[in-house]
Amino acid sequence: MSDDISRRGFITGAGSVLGVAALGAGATPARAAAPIADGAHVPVLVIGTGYGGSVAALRLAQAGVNVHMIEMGMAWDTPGPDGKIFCNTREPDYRSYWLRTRTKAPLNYFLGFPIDRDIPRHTGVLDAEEFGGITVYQGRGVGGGSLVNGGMAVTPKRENFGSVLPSVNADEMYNVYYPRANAGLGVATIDPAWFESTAYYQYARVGRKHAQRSGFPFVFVPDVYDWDYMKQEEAGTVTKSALAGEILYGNNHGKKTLQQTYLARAKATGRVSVSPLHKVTSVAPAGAGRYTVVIEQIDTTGNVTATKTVTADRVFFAAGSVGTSKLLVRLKATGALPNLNGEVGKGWGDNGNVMCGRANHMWDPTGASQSAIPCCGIDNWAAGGAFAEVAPLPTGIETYASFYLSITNNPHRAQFSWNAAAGKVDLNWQAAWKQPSIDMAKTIFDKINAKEGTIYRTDLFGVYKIWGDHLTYHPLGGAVLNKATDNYGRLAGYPGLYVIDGALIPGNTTVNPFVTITALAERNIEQIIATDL
Ligand code: FAE
Repeated sequence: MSDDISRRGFITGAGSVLGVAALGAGATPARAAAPIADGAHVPVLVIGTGYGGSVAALRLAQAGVNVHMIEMGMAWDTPGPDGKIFCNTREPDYRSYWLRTRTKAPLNYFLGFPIDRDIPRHTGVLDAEEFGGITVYQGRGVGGGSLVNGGMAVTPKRENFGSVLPSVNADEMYNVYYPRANAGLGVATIDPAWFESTAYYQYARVGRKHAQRSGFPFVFVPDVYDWDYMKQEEAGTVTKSALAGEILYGNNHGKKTLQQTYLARAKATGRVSVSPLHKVTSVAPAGAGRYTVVIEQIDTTGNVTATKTVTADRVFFAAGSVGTSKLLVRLKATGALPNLNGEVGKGWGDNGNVMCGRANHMWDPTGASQSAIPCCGIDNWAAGGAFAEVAPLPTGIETYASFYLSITNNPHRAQFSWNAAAGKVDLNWQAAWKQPSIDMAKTIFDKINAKEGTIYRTDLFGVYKIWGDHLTYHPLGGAVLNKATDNYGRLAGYPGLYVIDGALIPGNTTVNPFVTITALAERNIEQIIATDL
């Protein structure tokens, strides 16, 4: 697959992914209206099409407001030459990474050998954004993180909510907004009987056995994957997706991404348009209560092909924790939005992410066939500060490994700041700050290893390296609610500017974050529509 062919296939990426949901698999997606025009005026401009942006777009449109969404990634509505929109986790190609010439797999070694490979530079779906002390993985494209994530849709335990969003009324969240978010996202739990019988979750049953033998609470975790579709994958009646290892670089079937849920409903209102391969670079007051927004249109190699200036009455920052924080910090420092308060850029955390594998005995195989969608976890939050997903290792071969992504109560918070000399935003996270996360994860896995007579795998993250402590999948914070904004996401100093994504959450959600991001966005947009519009 040459870069040139790929470019021809995707250069019309202004097409709408939303057609896919409406037409069903196999149909030719409808082309969207033209992307935003230079000089346009829009009532509401939303930067980013992830969870926060999609909730804002849907609810504003339902309230009768026209919305234009700007997305730096691709539309992901057009199959490649292999007939698939996304590439497989085991065969990363030009579609896999955002503007890299070599893959940067989170789990980058196997049996002690590096597994990264060269790829053509392309606006692929997964960004591995490198800061000094941490690599932050993020989805790129219409649907944001929903395109690449595991779909684990977890509502934090009520007793932990006070630490997640201290200024938010928990009763309202648990009675109204978490249920609304779960319904909007299409969250469901695996059929327990099928879980017990399918070979594809043997790895999870092994994880459960080991957790329970060490006395840890084992919990099923809901997901947005269509569990009935997964059963049909096993039966061989539909094209395999999760059961063929698809996840990290996109699922071609089965997963209900935002394209199938919030964005499909937003599109159906007729009031929402999307400009993919467009990146917002500036927002500044334009007078008369409006804002001037500068947008770069890019091609699939990342080159800027046009620069557009538009005006908007209101702008929602929904570019993700990192994207929103980087924009706000730069715009404050360089004079476009000088009145943003001193909290902008602060309070960033990694949700305490740390990965590890355990080597099981030969009589305890985890299965050559593993569903790529996790469905369970080990809850040691109260006692040890760790909640561990029992994660798949869908290599297609028996590995005798149990693999885990732990979310831990890491206390460290980093800050974004403008580096004028380099012309970029830095993040001051320190690699050593992962040690508390390792210690918390060890409260689970040291005990299991002692009980089972097993050891940690040392071949998954380097040579003799146990901990995947160089990354996060769950960036949170940077424009924290009730600090950089008011208690509903209104940016201090600028009426009409809002933050509505993971940047609002102060660094940790105790579980996987997107249900909380969605529920908070539902809460905030309801208030904003009622009082500001
Ligand atoms: P996000 O979904 O990141 O959307 C932001 C969007 O803005 C992206 O599409 C960007 O391309 C776009 N953007 C950024 N800057 C600009 C700009 N300047 N101009 C235009 N567009 C821009 O934000 N969470 C869970 O709860 N469960 C899971 O199982 C899970 N698994 C994950 C697995 C992986 C590999 C990864 C990377 C993440 C996972 N997450 C999971 C995290 C989850 O996807 C993430 O918290 C949310 O996507 C964040 O939602 P936001 O709306 O904040």
